Amino acid sequence: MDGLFITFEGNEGSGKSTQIKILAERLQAAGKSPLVLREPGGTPIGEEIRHTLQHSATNGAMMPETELLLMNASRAQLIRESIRPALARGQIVLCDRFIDSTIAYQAYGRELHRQTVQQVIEIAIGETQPDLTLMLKVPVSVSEQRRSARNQSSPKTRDRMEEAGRAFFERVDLGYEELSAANPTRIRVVDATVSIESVAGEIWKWVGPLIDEPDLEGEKTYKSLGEWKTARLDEPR
Ligand code: ATM
Repeated sequence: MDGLFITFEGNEGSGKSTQIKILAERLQAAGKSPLVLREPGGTPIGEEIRHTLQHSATNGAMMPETELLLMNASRAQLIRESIRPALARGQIVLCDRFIDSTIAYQAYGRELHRQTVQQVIEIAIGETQPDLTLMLKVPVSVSEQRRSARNQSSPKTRDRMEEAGRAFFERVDLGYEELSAANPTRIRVVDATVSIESVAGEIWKWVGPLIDEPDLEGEKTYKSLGEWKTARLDEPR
């Protein structure tokens, strides 16, 4: 039976990692064994690509097209090595960033041609789409404040992706907004300016109803179990 593929999106400082950890623990408490992954990265090959993209000392001259291809090289590996096998085993997969990051950062942020970006994504993912995407939303100004507070309290290694200016992150934000508006069933926007507990509660409202099993009749009317589950989110709660 198909598993469930949930992705997390949002700008830096939106609290994705904290929320993924809380959700994974909650799913474990409900008897599930979620697989937690991140992009770029998530496999040994992907983590090497992540280093090249973000931290290597020589990545300053990287071109936007190179960035697009590397993000999707990491993704092509992750999909085939980890995500599809886990979904085929019926596992729940939680992924920190996925295709919406590429559209927001490479198409809107780097201003690459949207159709080209879409084509490259399709090569990487084939038919594998998220069932649900949780978009953690904080304004760009809050993202900046949280990022600089974090860097001051625990200075980390240089990250090329964070070196872009305010205008870049404003475009990324617009990209996320337009993606959410265009995909209102798959993408659920969560206000991430409130407390960690409130954000976790909101996320559980979306994920909780998805973790029980359908009756066979209901399942047959949908292409996949994931589609059945996501459609249930629109039922009155
Ligand atoms: P985090 O794991 O800290 O979220 O960083 C990943 C970075 O890669 C993040 N950058 N910032 N700032 C977003 C970026 N990214 C893309 O630009 N395109 C992609 O397709 C993905 C998956 C991530």
